[in-house]
Amino acid sequence: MRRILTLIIVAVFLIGATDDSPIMKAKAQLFGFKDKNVRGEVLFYQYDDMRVRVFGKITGLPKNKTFAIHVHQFGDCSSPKAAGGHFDPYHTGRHGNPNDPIGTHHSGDLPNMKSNAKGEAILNFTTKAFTVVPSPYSVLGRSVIIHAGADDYKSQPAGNAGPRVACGIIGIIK
Ligand SMILES: [Cu+2]
Repeated sequence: MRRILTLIIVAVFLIGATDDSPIMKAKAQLFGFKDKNVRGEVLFYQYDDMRVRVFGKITGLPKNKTFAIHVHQFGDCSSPKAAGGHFDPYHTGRHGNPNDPIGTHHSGDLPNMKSNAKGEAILNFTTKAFTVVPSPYSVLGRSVIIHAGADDYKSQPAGNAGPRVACGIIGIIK
């Protein structure tokens, strides 16, 4: 009887382990530097196969426009410059397209967002370019920055994306 019970417990544990629930979550709450109408949140959900889902919503943006969004090196939003350059844990020294192979460009290079007619932009993608769980590649304690223009995915060092308009520090959430 005890052996059967143990088997059931092990089976339940294994099923639980394959469950697609995040093993760690983080969030950046974004605020505009000058234009206080720009606000939003970006969530980072880490799964046990190392996938990170990045999703969120930014509001108060100029309407029907494309914006660059990046993970920057430092978790400091006290001024646009304080966040430093793009998060580059592979030390590539190269800005690129988020679809380029991991380790060939900044891990903080994220896909552009588009605002709608209400000035709202949604982001939702999955990447293995960085982690949430503590590692040299973890985004914890870094920042998310939104720029005034689109990222061309090639100009150095930051895709010619224009001024930094909003910032949020990435921290652990429940
Ligand atoms: Cu940037």
